[in-house]
Amino acid sequence: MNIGIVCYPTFGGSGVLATELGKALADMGHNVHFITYQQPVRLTGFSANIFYHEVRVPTYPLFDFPPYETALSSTLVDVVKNNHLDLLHVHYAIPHASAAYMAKKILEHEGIHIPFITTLHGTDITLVGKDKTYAPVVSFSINQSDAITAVSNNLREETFANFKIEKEITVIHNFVDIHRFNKKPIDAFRKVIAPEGEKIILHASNFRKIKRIADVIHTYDAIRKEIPSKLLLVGDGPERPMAEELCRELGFDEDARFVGKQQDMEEIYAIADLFLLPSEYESFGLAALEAMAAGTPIIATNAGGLPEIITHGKNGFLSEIGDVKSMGENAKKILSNEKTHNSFKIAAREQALKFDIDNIVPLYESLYKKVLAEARQ
Ligand code: GMT
Repeated sequence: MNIGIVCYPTFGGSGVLATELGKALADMGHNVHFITYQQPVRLTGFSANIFYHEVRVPTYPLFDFPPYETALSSTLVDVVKNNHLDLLHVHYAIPHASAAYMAKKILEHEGIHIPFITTLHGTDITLVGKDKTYAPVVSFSINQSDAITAVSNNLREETFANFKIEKEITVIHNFVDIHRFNKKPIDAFRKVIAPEGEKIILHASNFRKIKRIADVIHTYDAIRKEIPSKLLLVGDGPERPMAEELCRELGFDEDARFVGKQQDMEEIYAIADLFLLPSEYESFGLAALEAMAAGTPIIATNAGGLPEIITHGKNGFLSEIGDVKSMGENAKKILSNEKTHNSFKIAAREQALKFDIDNIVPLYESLYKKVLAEARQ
């Protein structure tokens, strides 16, 4: 198949998932065309059947807001025609679903029929999408999609609760390449972060409000008082200055290392002893799944789709949103006993196996075949 993938090219979960999906589909022999405004961060190396088309948005003095969606629709029309694409798969509804709808309608006028699939990732529904500034367009373009997928049962339910959706939403969970994330820790790297063999507590995110970074810091504060440990923070975003300040206020800025955005996450997960994800909401929590694939137990909130991957008391613990006391206690339960820690690590990896790339990507491939068969009828 000739598949067009539209996504955000950044470190966010939706872009990461879309890129990993495209790479896996290319490995299966499909031609995959990424269409976005920048080379996706996880799209490294060369593959004969992966193509990248950049959306250019020319500026003009009149434009206070350059019209990205218009440029994207026009690029989609061009790429579909010139590369004989069979279907478009757009990740994150805003503005990708409406841009795909517009491209589909333009192409229809030229006698070209291109179905599009929309994958909902989370905040496109639960936060940004339901805002009335966007809601009518989001709702309409989701309904116009030839197929809709959501990354968890929770997100499917949220979508039905927040929008009048007239079609079925297929749940296809996030996935991970279990082999790639099962790395041996690099000793020298571990020593840089934890020179005295301290435990390494990891958090990785885009440092937005929804991630509740202050809860990461307070949970670590509770852990460090009893367990020699270091805090490793990966990623960047608006909450980072607040987080750095809080570490200074609590007097442990020397023990907290902010390393910014990182490419080789598998090396980082490999040295972590525990992963903290105290988010207000996660449709799924791809970072937690990648950490689990590396055998890292999770301390998270009982929010959104997180209970669909984390089994309380087995491969991690779930607490109520904002309950840092419980998160600290649970972390200490895991870390204070080597035997307990090991059993949680093994269970984390076993759980991640269920979401292995080899189990999930064929579900997308089958959906593509179904959509194409329906489009030909
Ligand atoms: O919140 C993020 O980390 C970024 C966000 C995105 O849209 O790029 O991630 C969302 O999509 C991921 C992949 O499907 C999910 O695993 C994340 O849970 C989801 N984030 C939220 O729902 C807040």
